Amino acid sequence: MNQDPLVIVTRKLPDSIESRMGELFNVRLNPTDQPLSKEALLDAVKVADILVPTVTDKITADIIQNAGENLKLIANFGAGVDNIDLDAAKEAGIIVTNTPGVLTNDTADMTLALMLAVPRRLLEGAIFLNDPANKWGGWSPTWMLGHRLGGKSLGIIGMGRIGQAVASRAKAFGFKINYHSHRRIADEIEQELGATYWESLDQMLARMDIISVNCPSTPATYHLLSARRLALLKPTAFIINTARGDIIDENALATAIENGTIAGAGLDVFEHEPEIDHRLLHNDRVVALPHMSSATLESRIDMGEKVMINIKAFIDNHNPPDRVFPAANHVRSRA
Ligand code: 8YV
Repeated sequence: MNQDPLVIVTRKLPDSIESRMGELFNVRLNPTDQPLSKEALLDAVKVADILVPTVTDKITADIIQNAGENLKLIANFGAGVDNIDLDAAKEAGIIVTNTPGVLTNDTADMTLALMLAVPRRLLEGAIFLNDPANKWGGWSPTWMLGHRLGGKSLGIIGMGRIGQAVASRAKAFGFKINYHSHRRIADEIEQELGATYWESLDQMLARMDIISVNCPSTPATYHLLSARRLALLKPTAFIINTARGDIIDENALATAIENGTIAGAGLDVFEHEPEIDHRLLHNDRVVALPHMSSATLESRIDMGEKVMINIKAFIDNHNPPDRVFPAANHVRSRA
């Protein structure tokens, strides 16, 4: 590695993070915040020792294979690493790190915000009052009726950090907590959350009032909520997704909402961001947000801190704390 490794950051980060990075590293920032084109990304990986990408940078096998020999660390600014071809990185001997934990609570808060907003018609009410074309005639006993949350069954898909943070908040609202996850959580945590584990996702889907998607996007979870599975939901059920868009077949979801085979959705993420199926916009039964669940200043600063800790550890020849896959020598020693 170079004496003074070059760190290339693909997007504008909070000022305090950028200035600290400038003090610590030989860093190339992106003050314009324009997402890098594929060509610009290719140029960046040819000269960088360390790349700091975000969810908007697709670090494909092609990009990794065309990287310069110096590229040794991809320190992702984000918890999800579905933007990076991990197999290609592993193959090329490039370490990948992420920023887990620091955006858990903010993402869970926004998940709850959507769980409240959709059944309680929050956006519809706010839009009504703000539209100068409307004149509010005052309270009415049968107007703007939504659905009660307490006592309803919530089915969480993916009971990792964020899923558990959603469960503890939802418990306080009186939801019955259910979950499906590739790994069952410890008994004590299940008991604390009052959570029921469903081995069969299909069976859980058929019985829930609200589904919250909180698993990572991996090849195994691509279109996990397929047209077939969406058809298992009750027509009164709502879907909330603050994880990744491609876990749900977006076209099938929009069709289900259009046909009334499910009641509505709260969506912070989309399959082909920033494109969104037009049927999910301007629709009273959908609250759509522009991928902002973790968008707090605090979380962005904490994410930046994690990125810097990972880079610093790597440069100082320590094991970066947030490695996505284990060190090669670790794998070898277990064999
Ligand atoms: C981030 C996220 O804002 O960290 C994640 O996985 O989904 C987001 O909330 C984004 O990914 C940053 O790259």
